[in-house]
Amino acid sequence: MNDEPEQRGTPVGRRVMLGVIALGAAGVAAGPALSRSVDSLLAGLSKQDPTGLTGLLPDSGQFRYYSVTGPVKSVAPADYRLTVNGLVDRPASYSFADLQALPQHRIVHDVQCVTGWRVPATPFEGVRLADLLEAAGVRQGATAVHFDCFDGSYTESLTLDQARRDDVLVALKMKDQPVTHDHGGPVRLYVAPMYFYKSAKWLSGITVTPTVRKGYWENYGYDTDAWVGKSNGRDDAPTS
Ligand SMILES: Nc1nc2c(c(=O)[nH]1)N[C@H]1C(S)=C(S)[C@@H](COP(=O)(O)O)O[C@H]1N2
Ligand SMILES: [Mo]
Repeated sequence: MNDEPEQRGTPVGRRVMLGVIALGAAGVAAGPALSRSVDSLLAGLSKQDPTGLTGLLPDSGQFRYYSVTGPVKSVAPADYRLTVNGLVDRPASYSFADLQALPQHRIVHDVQCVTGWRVPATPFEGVRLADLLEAAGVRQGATAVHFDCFDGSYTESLTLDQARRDDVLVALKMKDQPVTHDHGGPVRLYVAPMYFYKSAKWLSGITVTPTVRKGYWENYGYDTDAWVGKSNGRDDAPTS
């Protein structure tokens, strides 16, 4: 799959260490590079990626499994709830079936992680976040939306304008299949135009807020406005 020179004939451990050293050195000069190395190192705590550092390897067009926590409890669709509250007129709690009963939208777009890997043309499908916000009735004074996850640790945020875009979904499907547990199922956020860290996995709560609250990685230096190619000091080619 991947024929980068360092991939041929160099043991994984050595490649990984060289990558860590390179990123560590870059981090002295550049904040975002340091944050990206933290992202990669913490990804390594996951069971699917025991070396943890596949995010440092050149793009191989594959998804990585990321979680900032250890194992995350599995939630069956029948037990799933998504709450919508905060500065809204009609707080709500949706079951998986409730979400399935709403209009579904499918988007096919490239996924781009801030550590460099990209997966081309990946379908996501689900309910527009805009529709859930409309149903809740956003109150005067609200400017942002905050997301909580049932892993108990990860958080994200969007401005209200970003949250109302039609390429932002509460996704029930990924690659035309139910979102798997590892990829944040039964329901994850999907923010097509931004780096993949905005796409919070294991979504459990949507809170409309007066101001933007930084998300998990944003407290470690990632940009809150995470447009692909125009943030985090990166110049990735546009996704389409
Ligand atoms: N709850 C939760 N959501 C998360 C993360 C995480 O660690 N926990 N990692 C983010 C990052 S940095 C990326 S690149 C993607 C990875 O999604 P994947 O595991 O489906 O490839 O999820 C994002 N959403
Ligand atoms: Mo990421």
